This record gives sequence, structure tokens and C-alpha cells, in this order.
Amino acid sequence: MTSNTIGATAKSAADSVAAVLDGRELVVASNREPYSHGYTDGEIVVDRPAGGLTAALDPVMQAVEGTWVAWGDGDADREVVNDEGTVGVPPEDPAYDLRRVWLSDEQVSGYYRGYSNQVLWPLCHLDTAKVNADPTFWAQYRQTNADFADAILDAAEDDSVVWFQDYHLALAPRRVRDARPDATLAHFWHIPWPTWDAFQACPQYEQLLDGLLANDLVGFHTEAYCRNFLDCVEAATHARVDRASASVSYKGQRTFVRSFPLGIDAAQRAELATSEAADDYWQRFREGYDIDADTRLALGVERLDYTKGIERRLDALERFWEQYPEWRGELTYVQKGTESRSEIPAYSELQNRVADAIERVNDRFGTDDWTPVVSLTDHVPDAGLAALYREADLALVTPVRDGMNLVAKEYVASQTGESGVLVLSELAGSHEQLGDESVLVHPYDEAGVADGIADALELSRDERARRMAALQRSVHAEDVYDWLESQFQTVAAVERGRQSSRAMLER
Ligand code: GDG
Repeated sequence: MTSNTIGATAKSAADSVAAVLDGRELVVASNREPYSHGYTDGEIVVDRPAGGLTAALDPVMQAVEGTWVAWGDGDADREVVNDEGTVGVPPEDPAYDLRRVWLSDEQVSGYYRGYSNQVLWPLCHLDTAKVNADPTFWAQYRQTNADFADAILDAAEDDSVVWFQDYHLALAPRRVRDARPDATLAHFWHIPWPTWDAFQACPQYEQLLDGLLANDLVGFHTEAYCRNFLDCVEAATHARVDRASASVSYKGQRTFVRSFPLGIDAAQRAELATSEAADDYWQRFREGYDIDADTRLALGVERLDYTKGIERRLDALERFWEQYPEWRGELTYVQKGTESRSEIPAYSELQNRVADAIERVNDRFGTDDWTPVVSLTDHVPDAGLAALYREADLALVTPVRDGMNLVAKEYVASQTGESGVLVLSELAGSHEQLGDESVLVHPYDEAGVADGIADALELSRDERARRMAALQRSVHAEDVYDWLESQFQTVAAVERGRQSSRAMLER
């Protein structure tokens, strides 16, 4: 969606958010910014929201004319802001304020690469062995959260609604709450919430919970993460946890904990899959990689992250071609692996291991006219991704741990041609919504994944169509706009509850 067109569902979400706000300011805070400014050939150019949540939230922000607070990491970001670090966006027709937070090199290293991605990320994905508890990380995380909070406070009034995104900003709500006791604070946590046993491995567990419990509402993708969160609060604090209402009373305030499974803009994905740009990409891709019309295609799409199960998947594929030799030359696997967080050793090492594994499988099974694994490392445009999703007979979504996994949903929404099959890990949050009609696999069970791939390839056309239709109903019904609306409806309910308990106390 471009900034100038707003779809019907986006419009309805924007109306519903506006009704809840009723003229009050909405401040969204996230690590990544919705627009960044850079240089091309010496000229300042704007990079727009690509896909996902930012793209969905942008039209809503335009409609309610709020403020978005985020790290200004674009090369030319400082060139276009006013004295407060703010620029109106979208640039051609400004509708809301983007307030940029500037981070020093030490902050980028300690807050972003350090505490966020070497402590919280592995911790929340239950990979405690990867936690790097370097003490400088915590200091920078605290400082940066304070900087974000101060930028939010510049924009937020006493009655504003502030909506925090994700694990980068666990401490900021407390500082905002202290200065704006009557504001409504909500937080959405995009990655899993770990069990208490794992969370306890983090030395700062109390401070993190203290930060998050400054919110009126904390949202997770699944009920299981909500339960884990309440378990942690119960074990680590003196707060009163009420399981029946899934709420916590702490420091004179109540925090509601709810699950809101994030969706995608399914209508837009389906439209993209039938676009001319998708057809063009597919044509070029087939010719470029010499893929003939009857070759079946399996697809994996992700950032190169150790949580996504890519190495185990490649092992499972190797076993698959070993055990089912009839599929050699008949099934090609496309791995779209986007480079990510490369400055962190665990990530650069993973990139090398994945490249080695792909080479190993290709050396073992490849022939003059068949490459078993096609590796794409460059960014693929949205329309190209839509083409790959559309044409893939199988999507292999087999993370070892994943908050939700939107790729599974994007695959389903883009299946506008003959139906393929979603092979899905039971350790992805999305399995709660999509598990029944996928071929569900356990990512650590290599033989099971190999068999799952074989089973998926053998499903009849009718069965594939039936399953895909059911998956599509779910992905379209629970899309990103539905997610937005239900969260703001809950904000409204929380606010009503707060008013009535105040009224009771004042009686
Ligand atoms: C976190 C949680 C949760 C990837 N390569 C290209 C490309 N992508 C896009 C995909 C998809 C997105 O990146 C990845 O989203 P995921 O949800 O799979 O995973 P994370 O990045 O780990 O996100 C996750 C999510 O937050 C939201 O709450 O679901 O569990 O880990 O949208 O399409 N897009 C394009 N070209 C690429 O080459 N255009």
C-alpha cells in the first residue's frame, strides 16, 4: 500500500482507532522508523515502509495524525528534521510527526546489538546458552530506553495513548508512567515470552518486569506467552496476579495481559501475487535458474537467524532426498535467506554454516541439469516474493522457536494459483491459527520433517485445495487490521474499567 491509497480494511481500522482516541494524541514507539532518509547520488531520498506492521500502521497514523518515535538510523535523517528531531511524514503530504531518537555508536552496540539482540532475543527464544550478559549492554539499554521515554514525553500529553512495540523498549513505559500517570500505555511484544525457568537466567528480570508492568495493557501473539508472562510476574515480584481476568496489580496499578495474534494485509498480498510485476519476476526467475515447468518447488523465506531452524531444515532436506530418491531432480528448494545482524558472531557464523550446508547438499545430489537448493541472499522485491509464494508447492516454515512467523501467513495469502501445502513447525506461534490445516512438523525431528515433506508432496489436489481454502479464510479474517482494531477495542475496555473503579473510589 502506498501512502496515498488507503484500502477499505485500513480505513475501518483507522476509524476505529480514531474513535477510541476521541481526539487524544496517539504516540507509537518502535526501534525501527517508518520512513528513513538516505543519499543516492548525493540527493536525499526517502525509504518508505516496506511490508508488515509498519506499512499497516502508517495509514492509521496518517488518519489519526499522531507521533511516531523511533531510532533515526538513516544517513540523511538529521538533514531533514526540525530542532526537536521531528519530520512530517509522508514527505510529500505530511500527516503525522516522526520524532527521531539519535543513538551514539555505543548505544547501537550496547542497546541494539547488545542487550536487545544478544540478551533478550536468545532469552525469549529459550536459547539461554547464547545470552551474552556483557554489563555494558544493560547500561546502554537503560540509557536508550530513557532517551526514547524522553522523546515520547515531548509528544505525549496527560491523556495520550502511548503504544510501545517490542523487546527493545521494555523499560521506557515506567519512565513515561512516572511522568504521565493518567496516560494510557500499551505494549506489544513481538517475540515469545519465555518460561520462568528461562527468564530467571536474565540478571535484570525484575527491572524488565517493572518496566512492562507500567503499561495498562501488554499484548503477546499467543495465550501460551501470556501464561508464561504471568508465571514470571508471580515468581519474580510481589504483584498480585489474577488469572481469571489475566491481570496484574502492581504499584497501585493494573496491567491486563492479552493475546493478539498478529496478521498480515492479506488482501494486498493476494493482489500482489496476481500482479504483472509478480509474473515478470517469476518469468525471469525460472529462466535465470533454469527451472522447468514440472519441477516442484519448496520455499523457505527468512532473515538468517538461528531461531528460524534453517540448518535443521537443510539437514531434513538432505535426508529427504536420501530416503526418497524419486524426488531427486523433481523437487527444488529455494532458500530466501536475508542477511541479518551480521555484526553479532552468532549470526555471521550461522551465515557461513548455512552456506556450507547448501553447498554440501548441492554437491551431494546436484546434477548437470538440477540444483537441489537455490540460495537467494539479495533482497527480493515484494512482488518477487509474492511470485515465489504463489508458485511454491510447499512452504517450509520450520523455526525452532518463533513468536508468530508472518511468512506462513504471507504464503497462504499469496496462493492464488493451484494450491500448495504449508509445512509448519509446531514451535511457531502461527501454528495456533494455522496448525490444523498444515502439515505440522517438529523442527528437531529431522526424520519427521523429511517424511512431512514427502507427505505434503503426495497430498491430492482436492485435499490441498480444501486445506488452503481453510487457511486463507483464517488469514483473511484475522488480518493486521483486525489485530489493530481488537487491540484498540481492548484499550477502550481497559480505560472504561479504570474510569469506573476511580468513580467507585471517589464515591
Ligand atoms: C518478528 C518475530 C513475528 C524476508 N526476506 C524478504 C522479505 N522478508 C520479510 C517477510 C516477512 C518478514 O520479512 C519476516 O517476518 P517474520 O514474522 O517471519 O519474522 P521476524 O523478522 O523474525 O519478526 C516474528 C514478527 O516479528 C511480527 O510480530 O511474526 O515471530 O520474530 O514479512 O516477507 N520481504 C521482502 N524481500 C525479502 O527478501 N520483500
